Amino acid sequence: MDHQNLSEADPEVHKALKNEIERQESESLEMIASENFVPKQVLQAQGSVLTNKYAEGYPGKRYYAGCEHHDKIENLARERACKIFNADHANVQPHSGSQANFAAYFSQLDAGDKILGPVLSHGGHLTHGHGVNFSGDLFDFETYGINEETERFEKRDILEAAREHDPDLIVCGYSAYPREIDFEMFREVADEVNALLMCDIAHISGLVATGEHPNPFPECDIVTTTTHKSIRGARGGMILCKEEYAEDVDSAVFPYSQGGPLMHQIAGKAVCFKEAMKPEFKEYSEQIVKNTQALVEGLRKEGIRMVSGGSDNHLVLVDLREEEITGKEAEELLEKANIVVNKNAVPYDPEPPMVTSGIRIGTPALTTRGMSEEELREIGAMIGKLVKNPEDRDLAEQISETVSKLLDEFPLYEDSEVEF
Ligand code: DSN
Repeated sequence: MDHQNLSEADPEVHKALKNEIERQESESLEMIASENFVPKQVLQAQGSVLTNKYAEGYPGKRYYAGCEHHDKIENLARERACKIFNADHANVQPHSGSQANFAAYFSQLDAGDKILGPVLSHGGHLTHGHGVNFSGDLFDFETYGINEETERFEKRDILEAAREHDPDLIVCGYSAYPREIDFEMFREVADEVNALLMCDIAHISGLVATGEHPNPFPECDIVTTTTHKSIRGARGGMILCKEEYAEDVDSAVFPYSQGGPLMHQIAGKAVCFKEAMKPEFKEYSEQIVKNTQALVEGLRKEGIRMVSGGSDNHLVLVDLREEEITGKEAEELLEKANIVVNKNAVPYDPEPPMVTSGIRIGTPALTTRGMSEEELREIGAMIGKLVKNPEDRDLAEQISETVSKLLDEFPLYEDSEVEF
């Protein structure tokens, strides 16, 4: 086998990777609410020889020989996940959050069964029943929405939808909902219509891990998550459940919907779960919430409206319906100033999904860089000023300079940590 450094073997891929390190390190203020930066130990586990091996099956029950070390790693990931989330069982094999949701649905339901989930533009995800996704295609999805007055999920609305549609399963957990989820309320609704309750905590799993957001157990039956957002680990998915669903969950992942697990990713998940149990991660998670509050203050000071008026978690959803700028334009304007956010529909949005009237802004990645309330307050004010004055080129220039200074002041990786 011809071993070479990547720079010699494939200069094109090497250059693109180096450029991406540079973009993350010094060219953008990363505020996409679902993104984060993993520590070196997670990168090392992911870039390891575990990628060389098939390990179909589960620890102790593999279809291939030679899985002793894979069993050790997968068991560590499962045990740590159960401990963190107070779950009876964890399946750490889903390749992504979408795969986790696919397997979670099929662990309990058949195609054509009825699910009640959130409207996509009210914070839901494509896998919560959208027509372009497997979920909307294979299941009979009905939706519940945010209350137009309070801009929160309210029991009376969800109960009404549940009574009307009589679902087999109710989905809670969101991609763009800035408020705490009331699991007891969802349980009451689910019990009222005799439905299973599933929560997708992909966005908030880091906050749940440390108690900054309530735990979905014991109220929820099945919980899905990604492992790379606020929990800051390897890119991938996971399903947690009560014991009675464990066997069905495992067979819905393998052999029903996946083949060989990505063991290098599972090692990255195990490492991240160890990190998530440390006191430092608790401090990090607390800081995410404080930073989001500071971001809210900065935006509010500039007269920016936010859906539900603020946030309880790691993100805010800016409502631009009263501004002279769409979500798409705001995303582009901010990117020119090196602030990276995503356009996002707001509830009852008059604009189409590729335009939208909102932007979603999150704090986990900047909190990983070490920024705190002072910086986030300033960033909130800069974003507010820019969207209020989209034509002001001097302002954009000035903000871009401030962003560069912030990036210098809060370095991300030392060269030695990501060099190759
Ligand atoms: N793409 C993720 C997000 O940004 O929320 C969800 O899958």
